[in-house]
Amino acid sequence: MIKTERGGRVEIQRERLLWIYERMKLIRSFEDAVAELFAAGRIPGFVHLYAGEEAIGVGIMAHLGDDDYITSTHRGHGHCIAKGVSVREMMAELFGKATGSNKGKGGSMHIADVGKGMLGANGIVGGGGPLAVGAGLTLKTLGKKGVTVCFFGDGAAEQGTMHEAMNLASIWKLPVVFVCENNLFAESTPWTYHASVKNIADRAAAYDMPGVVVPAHDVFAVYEVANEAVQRARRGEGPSLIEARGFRFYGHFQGDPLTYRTPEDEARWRAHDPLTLFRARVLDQEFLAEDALDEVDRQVATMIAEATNFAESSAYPADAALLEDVYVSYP
Ligand SMILES: Cc1ncc(C[n+]2csc(CCOP(=O)(O)OP(=O)(O)O)c2C)c(N)n1
Repeated sequence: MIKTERGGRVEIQRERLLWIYERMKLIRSFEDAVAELFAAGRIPGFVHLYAGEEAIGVGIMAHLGDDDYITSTHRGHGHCIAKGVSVREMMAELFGKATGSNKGKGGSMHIADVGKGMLGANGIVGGGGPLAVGAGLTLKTLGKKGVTVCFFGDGAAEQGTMHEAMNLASIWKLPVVFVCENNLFAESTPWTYHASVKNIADRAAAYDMPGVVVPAHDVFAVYEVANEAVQRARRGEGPSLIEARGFRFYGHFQGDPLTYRTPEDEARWRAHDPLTLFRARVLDQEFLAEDALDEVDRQVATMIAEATNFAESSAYPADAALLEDVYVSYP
């Protein structure tokens, strides 16, 4: 049993622990690589990086399969990777190449892979809430056991869409888990300025659903609360709200001058690196051996190098493909 920072205990099999580490490492390495590629002018558009928040996506996704859905945000790379979207296709998508997950037409903020249950990153802040309610209603109407997880930021928490979504999910007892990733800022606005409550999770009471705050750097704590919320949804008892409070290591977007946070704040939060903490905890309690973790690091480095080569060597979409995929065609 592994202790969580909330004082609970979780039991996770060795294979699952390795999967958790591999996905967190893959997210971190993907984001670090994207930061460099973007700075070098090799990736067009805009990127919002998830580094520092890995334990949220992975701790939640450890309870989901391909029959479960997620909705994501503009900061969606970590959600995609944790849900199993191919990193080489994601990288190609960021490069705008035809081999990308969305044929190079979506870019960072519109990665989707419906086959993996990843319903889409979303450039509209708060846009994922209504989609998650729709997916939850579909699952319930069809009598399926799946759940939908809706990731949204602290800034999105103030959007009307999120209130409507949580209210509807509650009155219809939908299998939806709302996960507020509170990384302390909406762009440069501190959440303590824009939120009317001491915890965003406190708003759960207004929708008659359980609400809990969890440290975003502790994957075991996230795993623990996600288990309760996902099981509740699968039992047909309705939605829950999880607020994972933590920090994004990079700026709001790449190029952000970061005038709103001090180097001291940053150093204090970086001391809570979810990957370093995971390693220390599993090694200290001898759940995994250092060699096994080092081997994961090597495999991940190879995957990222391979994904970058694949993206760079792929072709851009053909001009003739410009008007394809504008409308969905039904068989
Ligand atoms: C409806 C809408 N309003 C405003 C924006 C501009 N915008 C992009 S990201 C962002 C902040 C979002 O903050 P948060 O939800 O906390 O997510 P984080 O970036 O912290 O992950 C804003 C205001 C937008 N994309 N969509």
